Amino acid sequence: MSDEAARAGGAADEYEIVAGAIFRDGRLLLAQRIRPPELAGMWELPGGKVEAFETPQHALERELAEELGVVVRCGRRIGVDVALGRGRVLRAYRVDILAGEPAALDHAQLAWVDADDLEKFDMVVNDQAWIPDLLTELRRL
Ligand code: DCM
Repeated sequence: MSDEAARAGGAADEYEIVAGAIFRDGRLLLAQRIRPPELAGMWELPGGKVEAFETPQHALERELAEELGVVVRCGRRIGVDVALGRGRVLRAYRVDILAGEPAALDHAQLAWVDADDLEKFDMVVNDQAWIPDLLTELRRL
């Protein structure tokens, strides 16, 4: 196991990047990236790296506090595992907001999108694998 995988508590040679799917009133929260230059302007589910000694759930709760200024509770997985290469895996979790209103503290802007609009947004390639599951959830709401 690599040091990085060991610190993230993952399986051999695997560490996790977590992203949050926040649904409200039939819409999903998307965030527009400001960096790196090749991803700036594209939309994602907000999140980030699981740091040393963190569970994925705690990492996502910390990341969304930092990026959106909200207190959240991490829920069930949604969508497939996305292998990013070099031992990195990206996973999405449903998230409930416990307190606060999301603000773009680390993104260009936020958008609440419904099922009709989701595919009009230029999603980062890594997150595109989740679109079918996100649409299913949006259409169920
Ligand atoms: N990332 C991604 N999709 C997300 C969140 C993150 O592909 N929804 C990737 C982009 C970076 C890495 O994870 O390569 C770390 O994210 P950040 O730069 O937001 O900390």
